Amino acid sequence: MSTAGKVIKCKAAVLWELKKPFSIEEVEVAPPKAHEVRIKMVATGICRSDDHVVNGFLVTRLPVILGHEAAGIVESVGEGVTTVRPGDKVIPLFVPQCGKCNICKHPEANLFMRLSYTLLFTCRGKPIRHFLGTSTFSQYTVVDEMSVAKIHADSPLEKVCLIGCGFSTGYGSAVKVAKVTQGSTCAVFGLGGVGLSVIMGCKAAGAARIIAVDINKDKFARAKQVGATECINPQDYEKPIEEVLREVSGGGVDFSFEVIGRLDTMMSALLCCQEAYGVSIIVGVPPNAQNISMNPMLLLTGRTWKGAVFGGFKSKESVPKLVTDFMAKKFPLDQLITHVLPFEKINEGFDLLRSGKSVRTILTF
Ligand code: PAD
Ligand code: ZN
Repeated sequence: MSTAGKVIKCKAAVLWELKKPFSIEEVEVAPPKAHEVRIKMVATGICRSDDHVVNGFLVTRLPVILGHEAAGIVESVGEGVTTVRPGDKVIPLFVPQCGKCNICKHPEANLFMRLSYTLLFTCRGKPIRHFLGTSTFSQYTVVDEMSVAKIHADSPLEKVCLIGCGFSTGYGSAVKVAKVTQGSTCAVFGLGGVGLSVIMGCKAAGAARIIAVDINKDKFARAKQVGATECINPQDYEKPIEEVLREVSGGGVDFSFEVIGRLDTMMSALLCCQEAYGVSIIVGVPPNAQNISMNPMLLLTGRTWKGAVFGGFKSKESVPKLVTDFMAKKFPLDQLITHVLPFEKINEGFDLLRSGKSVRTILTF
């Protein structure tokens, strides 16, 4: 029996309070309104940005259904939807692309944020908030048409879900935002799913040296597998990590990436790049409302300091291409996946991330 046009009752992981486990609840998911799409989730990754909400680093209203790195199948569409149909395989887009605003029209930009999302979920009679317009920790979700991309009908959803955030963010930060050059030296701070994808991007761009930096040495083997040429643990040195990196690179790296989300490592990443031409990219999401104080001389000498979300990709047009590239074996995703768990074990998945034991855990529905 078709569910189109009806409220769907399904399971979702609700975050009622900060710093508390998710609670698997029955929620009601409204049918899609005009220009909206209801998706049956198949797989979702756990990204550190979701955990940043749980610990209060990233502020959003509660109660909320988190999750933004996923893949699924369109269940039904609202009036006026033209780019996807029921049965299509899709990836929700946490950075929407409307194609009409100044940001979407700019050749290099991708950030388009809607100010408000309609309330689409209810649980125990209470409205539950959407997260980033995606809310993928639910068996069904509703997204705006500009927040969903149709992908290849044969794509393996339990892998390409990573193209919805971690992979694209890291890879694009190297090839699109930094524009890493052939023969260059790169330093990547943080070897989670996003950092490893930065390494893949640096490698694809032809970097000669890729120095991987992490305080968890268990991450080093995998970093080497995806392309790191050296791995450094800052805790093995007395002097600051930026000095170590300047020394081993003969004066500073060409490109550095902060893929952790800490102010001190953002500063170290800036300081380790070459003072006259180094480029440093902020990928990690910093703790809410905290500032860095810096000496402008660091930039006056010639460094470039920039940042981007989602690897600078325009989401709706780039995601289908990235999926086809994956299927043409232009890059791997398997090396990013350490665990696969049923959706109901979401709290176990977050514990694995917090304990440093996982890179990406994929939850399957
Ligand atoms: P992760 O937690 O899997 O990886 C972070 C890594 O950093 C871990 O391996 C840690 O051991 C390591 N680390 C922690 N502290 C330090 C330190 N002081 N020095 C060196 N290494 C350290 O996270 P992730 O890969 O899922 O995400 C990384 C960041 O990127 C995080 O802040 C997340 O919120 C952000 C992000 N940004 C975007 C975007 O669009 N810009 C998208 C997705 C994720
Ligand atoms: Zn993410």
